Amino acid sequence: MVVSTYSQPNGTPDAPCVSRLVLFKWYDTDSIGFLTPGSVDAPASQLESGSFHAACDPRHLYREQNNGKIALPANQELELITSGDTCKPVYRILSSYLNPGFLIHVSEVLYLSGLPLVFLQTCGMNALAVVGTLVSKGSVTIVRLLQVGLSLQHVTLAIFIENKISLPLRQVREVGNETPQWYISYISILVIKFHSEYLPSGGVYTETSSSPSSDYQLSYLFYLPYESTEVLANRYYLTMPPVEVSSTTGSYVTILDDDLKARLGTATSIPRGIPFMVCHEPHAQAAKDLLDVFLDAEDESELAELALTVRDHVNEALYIFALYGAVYERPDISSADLPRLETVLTDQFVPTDVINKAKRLVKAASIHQDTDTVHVYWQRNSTGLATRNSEQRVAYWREDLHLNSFHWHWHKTNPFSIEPGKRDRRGELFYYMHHNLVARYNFERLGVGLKPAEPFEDWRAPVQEGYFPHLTLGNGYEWGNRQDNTLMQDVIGTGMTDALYISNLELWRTHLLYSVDEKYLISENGSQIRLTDDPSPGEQYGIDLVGEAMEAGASVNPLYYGSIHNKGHMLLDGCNDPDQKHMGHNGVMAATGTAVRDPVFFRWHGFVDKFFHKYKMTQPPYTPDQLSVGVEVLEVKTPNELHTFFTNRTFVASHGIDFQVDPKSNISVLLTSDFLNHTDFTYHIKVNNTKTVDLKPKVRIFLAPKVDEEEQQLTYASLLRYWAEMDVFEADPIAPGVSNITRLSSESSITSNDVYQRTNISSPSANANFPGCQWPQNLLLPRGKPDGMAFRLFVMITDADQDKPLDGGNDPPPSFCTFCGIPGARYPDRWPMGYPLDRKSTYGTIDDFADAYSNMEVVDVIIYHAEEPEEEEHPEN
Ligand code: CUO
Repeated sequence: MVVSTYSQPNGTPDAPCVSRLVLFKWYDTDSIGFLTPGSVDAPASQLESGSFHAACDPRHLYREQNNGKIALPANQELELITSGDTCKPVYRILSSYLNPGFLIHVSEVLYLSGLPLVFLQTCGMNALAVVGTLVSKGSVTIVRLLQVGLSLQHVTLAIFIENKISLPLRQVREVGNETPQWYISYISILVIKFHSEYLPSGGVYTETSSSPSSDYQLSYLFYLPYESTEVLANRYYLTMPPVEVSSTTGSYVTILDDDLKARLGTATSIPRGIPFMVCHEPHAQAAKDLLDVFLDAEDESELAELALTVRDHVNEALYIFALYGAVYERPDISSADLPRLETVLTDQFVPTDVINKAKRLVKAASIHQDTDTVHVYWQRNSTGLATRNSEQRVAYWREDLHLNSFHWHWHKTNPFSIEPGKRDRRGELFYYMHHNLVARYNFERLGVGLKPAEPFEDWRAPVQEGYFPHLTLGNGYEWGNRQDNTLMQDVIGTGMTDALYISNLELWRTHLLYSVDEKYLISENGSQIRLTDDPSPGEQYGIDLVGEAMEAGASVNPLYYGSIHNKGHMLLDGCNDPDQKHMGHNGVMAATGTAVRDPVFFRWHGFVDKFFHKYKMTQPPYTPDQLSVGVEVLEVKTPNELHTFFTNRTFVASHGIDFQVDPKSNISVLLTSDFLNHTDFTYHIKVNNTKTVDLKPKVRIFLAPKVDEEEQQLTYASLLRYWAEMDVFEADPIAPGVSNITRLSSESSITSNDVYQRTNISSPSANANFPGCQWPQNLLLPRGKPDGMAFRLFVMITDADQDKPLDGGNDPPPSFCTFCGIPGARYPDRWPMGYPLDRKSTYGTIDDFADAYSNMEVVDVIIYHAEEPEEEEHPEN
């Protein structure tokens, strides 16, 4: 944001004068006016760059037309253009700027359709209506004029009210007319207090950057993504960039200058109103282009200015994606106060009927004016799949909004389109996070008596699991449905979307399978790149290379290995109408905020994970040297019983969806649903440091079910698909001898988020709670069973100093999400992710494996799920 300042030459400026002026805004129109002689309505619909049409009420003809010229202070000139209809004169400003030496001090500003509207009165003389850009620093505000209204004589009737309120006004009197002329039943009145001063000429006018005004909050930029910038700015009193009428939609949009247009690259190429599908390359590229623009901003002020300027021109969810990404990437901006994703893209998480119900209640509340909060409850299993569908049993987990938010944030944080090398071991993170996601989903399935999700490998066979999302985007776009037993088919190309062919997918899979078997990838120039998870310093991990080739991100050979994962998402997404015979809408599978809801997601990622597993099985078992360390784990204790239950959670939805019927009302909408949760617990680990020196222990804790769907104990080999990380952390150094390590479950490495809060930034929020890339705390434990479900808890201690990245790296932050990595830093662990439970072993059982190494221990834990509580009363229903 630019701040204009004026350095005075020698001499004392005139004493400032203080004036007040009353403005009003019609209750049910977008017109404004001011209560002065010759009142004028300036309909927002006629505000255009460089001019506005001042509609004329016959009762309020302008008095000061001055032969087509209006007197203006210092260096200003207005031309009056009469359009033929004398009731609609058009004033056009001839010079873009008011005298730059003219400073005004404004305490409040009216925003008209997002444009700041400042009313000046110069020492009791002429008053001037200004629509312009405000630039401010502290209490000093400078107006950069876009339009200037008309000159006025005297304020003859003014109602001074200190705050913006709405109230009925009974009478308005015109100058020279002692009889009240008209009545207004309901108007909104805003008082702008200011004092103005003329600065002597000869000063120096400069522009510098500043912080946004004190009212500004970063989170506002994320609000109301489906509304125009005008509406957003109007609602939250943001400084509105210039607008113009869009030639395509006819609505007011912000003006993009040529330079910004060029910088935006493909960012504006994704239409508004459709889902943003990050696994679709053009969408990913557009997001990257927009992110780059945001990252180039000099500071937060400029970022805010850019965000407000571009948001009318880019896909709504893409904008949110890039904006979160920018805050995440920028070291100069704290993300601690950002809104949670579900409060912004509420439409992607909450069934349409729930949102519609909230809208109805807001409507009623607006009429009756009996509440300022609407609260809607919905039960997790009240929508989605019918109860006769067994997949419904795990809908609570797939549709958990924190889980979907996490998945969205993960892909935002680690996009496949990121510059190669910018995110350390990104391809491996892709493998590891999704491996855990699939494993944990299967924990849930076993808990409710379902088999693990079957990997989707026969792409010519129908997909048995249908899915009906019951979601509607905030702009009215309904996500597509998929019937049971739908065949995945080639998808025709439409517009900017290339055709998708299953045969391509099959070919790429064959290439990658061949490479995995041969233990090398083939680069674009034909050279062989070996695949090993025991890399030399500087060499990429094999799983990282395979991950990049599979997804596909920074693939060593994009043509040869194609884009199996991404295109699979797209094919499954488009299979409800592959030929576009019905202009079918996209399903949820191609959007990262919704894909996890669909049962086929886990079948697709079951395939992907199985493929990675195949690669992992090409790696030799870890050697004793790679597993041993001079520490004995003597005992691992957790509570004998761990407990899960469903509990209600509430969030604000009215920041994401514009529920307001009356633009001036501000009714909050709260949505509540029930989510899986658990009681916290503590790990107690007794260890013996057998060395003669202190050791910094790294603790690795994993969880897996004890038995499979046939109640058969899982072997070492069969457990490999199940191990899920519970916690991996560095504990305080331990002296030689026996020590105790305790760790709270709430500190888990997968749910940690310190890295996002950037506490080194000055004045971080005391209640920092950035809802970014971390596994949902409420899903740390699987549901279990009412009568208990047995799990294995594997604990291993290694030497943190020996586990540093192969070629160095900074010290890791005290906690960070191990699924998400650390921006701008090496992944702080030299071992392949999932170590040591990611490779085959000569041992038949996990107990034999753990028994062979004193630094490991495996114990049983039982997870009990509390039966459903009695239905709670929800008065709003
Ligand atoms: Cu996360 Cu397929 O990568 O959805």
